Amino acid sequence: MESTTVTTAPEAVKPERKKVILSGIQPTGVFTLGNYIGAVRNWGQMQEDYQCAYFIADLHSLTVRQEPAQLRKQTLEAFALLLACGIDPQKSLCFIQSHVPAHAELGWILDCYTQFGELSRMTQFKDKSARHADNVNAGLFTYPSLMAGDILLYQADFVPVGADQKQHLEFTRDLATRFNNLYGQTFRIPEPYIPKTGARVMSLQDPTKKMSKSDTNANGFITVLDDPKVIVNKFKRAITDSEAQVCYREGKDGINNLMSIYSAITGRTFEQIEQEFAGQGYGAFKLAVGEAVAEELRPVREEFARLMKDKGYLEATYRAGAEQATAISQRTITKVKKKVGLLAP
Ligand code: ATP
Ligand code: LTN
Repeated sequence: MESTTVTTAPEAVKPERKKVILSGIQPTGVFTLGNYIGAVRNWGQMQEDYQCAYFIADLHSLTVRQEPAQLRKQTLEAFALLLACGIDPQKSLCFIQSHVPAHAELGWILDCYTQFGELSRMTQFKDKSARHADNVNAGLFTYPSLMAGDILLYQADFVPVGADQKQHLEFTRDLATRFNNLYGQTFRIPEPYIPKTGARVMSLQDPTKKMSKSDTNANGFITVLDDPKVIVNKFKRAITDSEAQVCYREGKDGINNLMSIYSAITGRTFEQIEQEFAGQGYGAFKLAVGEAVAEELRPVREEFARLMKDKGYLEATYRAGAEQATAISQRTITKVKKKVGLLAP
């Protein structure tokens, strides 16, 4: 709490503001091992040292056609998965994006400060518009300014994401700087927070493509809810090369990917992994990776099953989160509206 009396007594010194961490994930399916290692797993580890806010980006998921009943189901499941992956709603703010009106409001305002040219350069837009050529909608195009709004509303210091989101964060920083230059200090400029290992987990079937929950080939990705046997089998079938030597080298995309996954799970370095499997074929290595992943995900699977039996708790939790997020986001959106010249209601 801020004190209004001016004093130099050390105990009255205003406590330092805890740095704010914010991130989101779309409810487009069960989280993959890529989402887990590249993003969600790290979110839980930051809760002690930072003020964290994590949300389900349901508005973003509308940029690809969704079946309404399925989207509702996936949104609740994604919220439960956040908690199952270790996010504690007592410590972190957890909510669903569409429950907090300021996201759409700031998204629209920021659209008006975003240039067509900069959105055209976004690689995610280029990829997704090629994959969904029959539905290249305006939302897919302006996706980054909605995302910038998510981040800037909460004055986030750090945004933990996988490597694929780096370009969107650079865009957010440019946009925030532009707005601040025009209207004076309004937004904090956020920093990306990208993990050293596992920032880009690749598909098990095509290790030149990122592992994605909306991949049509289910053998390409592992979900955090896959059965241990399924996990081991998917790793057994993973595409590798014909060299039969476990080592990290350019051109060995499949093995490099498996080594990165194993390293991210066990904490071992590539050198240690090379020694561990020296003289052994890929069979033994793939089995070890599969078993390590299955074991790592066991508590997530168990906690998810438990949470899904308690819908009352999930609903109460996302409602409380929305209420808090609405209050926090009001501070920024009110300031922004005033700065750009919208008449106060
Ligand atoms: P979709 O398939 O619907 O595009 P996605 O699997 O790419 O979804 P998002 O919801 O877009 O998942 O991303 C959630 C978080 O997971 C982001 O921080 C993103 O950077 C991270 N992420 C996604 N895929 C990977 C991956 N293969 N490796 C590492 N991190 C990833
Ligand atoms: N675009 C992100 C999801 C997302 C997000 C955000 C991440 C939406 N808004 C704000 C960080 C901060 C993705 O992972 N594809």
